[in-house]
Order: sequence, then C-alpha cells, then structure tokens
Amino acid sequence: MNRFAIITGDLTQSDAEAIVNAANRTLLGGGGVDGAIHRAAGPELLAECRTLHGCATGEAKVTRGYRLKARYVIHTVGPVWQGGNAGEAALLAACYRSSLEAASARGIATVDFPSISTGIFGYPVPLAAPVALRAIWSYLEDHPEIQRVRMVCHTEDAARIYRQTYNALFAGTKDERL
Ligand code: AR6
Repeated sequence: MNRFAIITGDLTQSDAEAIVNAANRTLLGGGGVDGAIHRAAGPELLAECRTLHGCATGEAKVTRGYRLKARYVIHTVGPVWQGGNAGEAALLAACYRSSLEAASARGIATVDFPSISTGIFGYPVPLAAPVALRAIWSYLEDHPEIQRVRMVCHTEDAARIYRQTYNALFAGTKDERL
C-alpha cells in the first residue's frame, strides 16, 4: 500500500498538511504529544483551541498549525484505557475515522498520526495497533482524495509493533486503490 507508511520520528517536525493531536476533552493542552505540539505551534494554537469549547472522545476538531510546518492540526480525543471492556476499541477507531473525515472535509490530502491513547492514556500498543491500522486502511480504501497517511511512532519499539501488526493484518493484500 503506497499511500500509507509507518515511520519513527517527532510528529511536530512533520511536513504533512495536517498532523493529528492526541488531545484531551478540554482541548486546552497537556503533556505527551499534545504538549509538544502546543510548544512547537506557539500560543496562537491555544488561543484558537479556546474557541472550540472542547471535544468529545472519538471526535475531531481542526485548527490552524501556526508555527508548525503542518498547515492544520486535527485534534482528536482518544479513550483512556480501562482494561478493554469499556468500549475503548470502538472509540479509538472513531478517532482515526473522524480525523480522516475532518481532513477530507477540508481538502487536506496528507495526514500524519501519533499512536493515539498509547502514552498517558495507557492503551497498550499491541492492542491499539490493529484498531488504528484497520480504521486507517478501511478509510483509505473508500477515500482516494486522501493521498498519504503516516503513523509517526515516537519510539522504535512502537514502530516495530505497528509494522508487525500491519504485516499480520494486510500481508499479501493487493488493492490498487491503496
Ligand atoms: N511525536 C510523536 N509521538 C509522540 C511525541 C512526538 N513528539 N510525543 C509523544 N509521542 P500521549 P495519549 C507518542 O501521552 O496517550 C496529554 O496530556 C507517545 O510515545 O501523547 O493519547 C493529552 O492532553 C505515545 O505513543 O497521548 C491528554 O490528556 C503517543 O504519542 C493525554 O495526554 C500518545 O501518547 C492523551 O494521552
């Protein structure tokens, strides 16, 4: 699939049109990748976020990227891991889907994601990876307007798990649309 890649790096340095922020429901900043994005984007990002009045878990809202290379930030709110029986997988899939829907609606063709919920929110990477990859894959199948999606892992360990999961799920799949 040449419209999707798994890479290791710092999401704040991304050259995609939009990066996705793993935010919380207030959209007013925090630690992890959220803190890094706000530091890199500058205070104008927080000012715009204040106008959005938060975001529900699984949904997404778009702001400009300010001092980032990325023109837009798509803020989504992942589920807090509670053991797996609280609807976490469906909410995590909804984050990826609603972020990509927001990209399509704005004409954004390239999107870079962090591994949503797998830091402070505690979702185990081996359980998050298949949910994330299936959600991205099925969106790309139906939406040719999205030209490139990347999963930007912060560590090699996480990238290895995403790659192994990707190979287990999709090895041998030949679909001209992807
Ligand atoms: N680039 C790419 N990935 C990163 C970066 C970076 N610069 N920094 C961290 N990660 P987290 P969550 C990875 O904790 O679990 C915030 O306080 C990190 O290794 O950022 O969804 C929010 O305000 C992990 O794999 O997000 C919320 O309150 C992944 O990003 C809460 O944390 C997600 O980790 C959200 O928690």
